[in-house]
This record gives sequence, C-alpha cells and structure tokens, in this order.
Amino acid sequence: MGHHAGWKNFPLRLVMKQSPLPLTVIGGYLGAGKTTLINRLLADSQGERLALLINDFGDVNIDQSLITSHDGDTISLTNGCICCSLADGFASALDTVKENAHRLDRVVIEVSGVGQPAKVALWGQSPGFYSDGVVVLVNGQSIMQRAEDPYVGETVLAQIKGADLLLLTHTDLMDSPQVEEATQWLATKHQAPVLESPVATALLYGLPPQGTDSDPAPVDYLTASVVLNKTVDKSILDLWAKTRPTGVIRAKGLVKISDRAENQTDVQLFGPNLVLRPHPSDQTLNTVVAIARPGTPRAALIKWLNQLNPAN
Ligand SMILES: Nc1nc2c(ncn2[C@@H]2O[C@H](COP(=O)(O)OP(=O)(O)OP(=O)(O)O)[C@@H](O)[C@H]2O)c(=O)[nH]1
Ligand SMILES: [Mg+2]
Repeated sequence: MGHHAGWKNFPLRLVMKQSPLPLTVIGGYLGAGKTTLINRLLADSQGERLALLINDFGDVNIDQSLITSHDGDTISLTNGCICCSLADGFASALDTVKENAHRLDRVVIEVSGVGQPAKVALWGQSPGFYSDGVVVLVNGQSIMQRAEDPYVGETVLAQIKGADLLLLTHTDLMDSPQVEEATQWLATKHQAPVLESPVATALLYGLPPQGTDSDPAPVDYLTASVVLNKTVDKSILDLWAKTRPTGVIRAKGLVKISDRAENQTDVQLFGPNLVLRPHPSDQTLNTVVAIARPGTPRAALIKWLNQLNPAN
C-alpha cells in the first residue's frame, strides 16, 4: 500500500476507467428480419443507451422528431441511443462508439445478410468491448429450402451454427405444425436455444456461448440498383414483383408511389412477398436495390429493375 509504482499508475487508471461495453451481434440471412428487430430495440430501448451499428440508415424507421443530431455517419436520438453507419467498416464505426462510450451502455451490430455473425462477434474482443452474444434470425418460411440451395446453403448453415440464440421469424405467416417443423429442423443443425420472434429484449442479452465460427466458401452474389426518375404506379410495382427473375433473393428500396399518401414508401421484396409501408424519413432516395444468386444473368436483373422506370 502507498507503493511508489501505484501512485505513478493512478492518473492512467483514471483515464481508463470506462468499463467495457457489451457487444451484441444480430445476424441472419437476407430478409430474415434483422432491421425489424433493430427498429424494435430503438423504439423500446428500456433506458439502455444503445449504439446500433447498421448497414443502411434508409432501412431504419427513425421518426425525424426523435433525432437530436445527424452528422453524416452518426445519428443521435432523444432516448440516448445512437445509430452508426457501417459504410466505412466495423473498425471505423467502433471508433465512433469508443469516442461516445461514456454515454452508452451497449453496442448492437446488424450483420449484412450474407455476412457471418460469429466472425463479426470477434470485434467484441477488441479493447473497450466484450462479446455479449450472437443472435441469428431465421425466416421459418424459407430456411429449409435456402439451406438446400447449392449456392447459398453453406452460408445459411454457417450463420446458424454461429448463433448463441436462434430467433425464428415470420412465424405469424406459418401454422403451428410448420413452426414445429422448422424448430425441429433447426435443432438438428445447431444446439443453441430456439425462440419464436418477437421475444422480450432482455432475452437477447447476456447469452452463454454456443456458436462456432466457420468459413463458408465465398458466394459471388449479383447486386444492382435502379434510381427511379419519377413516381411509380402501384400496378407497375405489383407487376414488377411478380415478374422477378428466378435468381432474385431480395430487393428493397424507398420510392414514391403515385396512389399512396406518404412521401416515401418502404418497399420490401423477400421470398414471394411484396410489402409496402410508409417510411417516416424525409430523405427521398427513390432507389431500389436487388440481390440475386450467382448465375443470374446481369442483363436480366437490370432489365427487371428498369421495369420500374417505364419510358411511356
Ligand atoms: N410477417 C412478418 N414479416 C416480417 C417479420 N420479420 C420481418 N418481416 C418483414 O420482412 C421484411 C424484411 O425484414 P428486414 O427486417 O428488413 O430484414 P433484414 O434481415 O434486415 O433484411 P436485409 O438487411 O436485407 O438482409 C420486411 O418487410 C419486414 O417487415 C416477421 O416476423 N413476420
Ligand atoms: Mg436489414
């Protein structure tokens, strides 16, 4: 006690007092419901000041009136939460989080739909953080078919095996035998607990490790986007959704639809479903992006997207 070296360390320890932040990873294949969950966490953060690291601000339904500042890569909200863009990568987003660590309680990362959540969780080992679990969302309606897909099956299974908790989504569109079947099937692939989404927020945090980190062969997805040069008719959108090339896995965008009241509609195409919803943000993107599995002809993908820009 009163040792000289101890005194020398004292100021340094003051500087480093900030305790590490728990880091939760949310993964799952394209369209599984990751952003939906992130939106739910934002709306009901239960007093926790979250840093949400997300791929695309356009996806997140933030009410403009809740935004206290927006400085390009970071949006701060009235409830103390912040959203950071992953556009410049994890290292950069986590640097931003570190600068704000004194006023944050937790980090939640949305992994890209084609990314590996267990790999992303390794960022939880960097100084200032600790890994608090990997939640992998699984679309119960499509998972068994996706897992058998020769192109993407390996990616999907590796994501599942990386989970500490599996959350079955889209179960509201399934009957109970189908939910049971998907749950049983998941149990044969990985030992982590399986819950039906939505669940209480507290269940997502503090997960005991169950997942394993694997390296599936990379998949050369095809992506393309279209900027709409004017308002699009609902009938054109419906036709577009029905005529998609078989390789298309996912499309989404923010557009202005002529027969709808809102300025911007959030357009979501996943599996057989086209879902349209008002989007609260006042930015006008007028863009639709699509992703298709390898082997889909690029020309077909672009021609399809261009249906949204009829020449008339
Ligand atoms: N019926 C139903 N729809 C859901 C559920 N979860 C998500 N969705 C819808 O599915 C679509 C895709 O959901 P997102 O939350 O954007 O999925 P994501 O995993 O973030 O998608 P990517 O970021 O493109 O990989 C949206 O239209 C959601 O509203 C669910 O449990 N039930
Ligand atoms: Mg998303």
